[in-house]
Amino acid sequence: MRNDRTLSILKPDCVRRGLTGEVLRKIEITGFKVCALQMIKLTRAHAEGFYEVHRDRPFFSDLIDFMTSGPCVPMVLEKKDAVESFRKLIGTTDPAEAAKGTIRRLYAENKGENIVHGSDSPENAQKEIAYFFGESGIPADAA
Ligand code: IDP
Ligand code: MG
Repeated sequence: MRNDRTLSILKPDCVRRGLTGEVLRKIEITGFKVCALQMIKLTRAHAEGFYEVHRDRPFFSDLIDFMTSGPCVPMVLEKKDAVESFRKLIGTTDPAEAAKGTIRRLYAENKGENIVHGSDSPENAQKEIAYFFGESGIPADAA
């Protein structure tokens, strides 16, 4: 299992608030290479599939409303120990508890609208990358 790639999504609050470039810059200066990137407005079915593990949680319908509220930016990021390194960069789910300097602490407004997604394991990263980019969705020269 390779551990040099992770799947991130700049969530609709990030795009809506005009923070796409600023957050992407933070990601790049931390040493992540952007291998693939797209801007899409998720359908409910696409968002529900992505967050399937959370279907029975009380926040699920709010989460799907939020994730389908505007365009978002899924991307594939590459770096050594990408999953762990990226989770460290973004901070905990709740920005109020996130470490100083993390992306969620800097920009997120609350636990639901928290700017950015990062895969939580190499196994899930592989699945999530395939969910958005498929086998051939990553440009050959960046792979
Ligand atoms: P993570 O994004 O830090 O991995 P998860 O527990 O996987 O956090 O939850 C997925 C997403 O669901 C979070 O990023 C957040 O947008 C939303 N979420 C998680 N817990 C809550 C909550 O308690 N209230 C509202 N939204 C939540
Ligand atoms: Mg998660």
